[in-house]
Amino acid sequence: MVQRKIVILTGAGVSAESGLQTFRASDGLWHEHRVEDVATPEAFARDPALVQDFYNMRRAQGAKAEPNPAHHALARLQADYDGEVVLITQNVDGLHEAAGAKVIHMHGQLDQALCATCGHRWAAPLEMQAQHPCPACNAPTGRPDIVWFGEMPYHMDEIIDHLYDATLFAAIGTSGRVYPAAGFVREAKAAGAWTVELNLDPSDVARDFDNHIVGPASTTVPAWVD
Ligand code: BV8
Repeated sequence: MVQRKIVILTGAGVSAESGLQTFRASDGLWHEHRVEDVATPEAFARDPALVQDFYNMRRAQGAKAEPNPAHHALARLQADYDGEVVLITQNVDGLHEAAGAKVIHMHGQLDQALCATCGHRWAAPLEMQAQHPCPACNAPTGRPDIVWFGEMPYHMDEIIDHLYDATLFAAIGTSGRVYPAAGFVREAKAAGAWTVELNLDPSDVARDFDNHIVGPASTTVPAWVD
């Protein structure tokens, strides 16, 4: 008997109704910069104050945000389902955890800092300075513990294993624009999973999904889970 395993990937759309801007909505709106130009190691080396400012602004937004019914429904599914539920997020906010879910952050976390010199990780303060001193090695190279464009996402081996075991793969609130996350549906499908996309609009990889549930996540996810 195949062990039932649901693997879920979430994106900014699942946190939109908690008041957190999505990339698509904020694209180019933030200080006239595209996220792809700000969220890179090169941007941090070139202008650390600009990049720290971008994440300080998002950390302040995140501190005021509450989980919405979509986050709570996914935590309920993880608790109640009589199989395994693996939740992977591209988001760097802490709303899945705040709703009680266990989540794999493949692109890092806003509330964590990383030293670019010694690799030390610590709880990020709300505001990080341009040259933020590392509490372990004291180098002025503390940065947000975020996976930027051109950097390898975290937990990829574990994620690939989950995709190959999935019997159902769901992508919720993601535009399917950024890889490797956008390719997960293909990996899961190749391994035999049934696939569904929950989104306001068709994503860039919509054609790879067997099924689509259209609407705002705070309505569609509880309906899908319950
Ligand atoms: C890698 C953290 C290789 C940052 C993010 C050229 C040069 C360098 C790299 C590349 C290149 N060309 C391609 C690449 C690869 C690159 C890439 O894919 N680029 C894109 C632009 C083409 N990828 C990478 O660089 C990745 N790394 O490839 O490494 C490697 C290999 C070996 C060794 C070393 C390296 C790393 C990418 C990670 C970047 N970091 N996030 C931060 O948060 O600030 S990406 C970020 O954007 C998100 O995390 C997410 O992954 C991505 C897209 O965001 P979404 O979550 O999908 O949000 P978006 O706004 O786009 O869409 C929202 C969706 O929600 C929409 O569909 C909307 O309809 C829907 N929605 C809105 N409201 C609701 C809703 N749905 C439901 N209900 C609602 N209410």
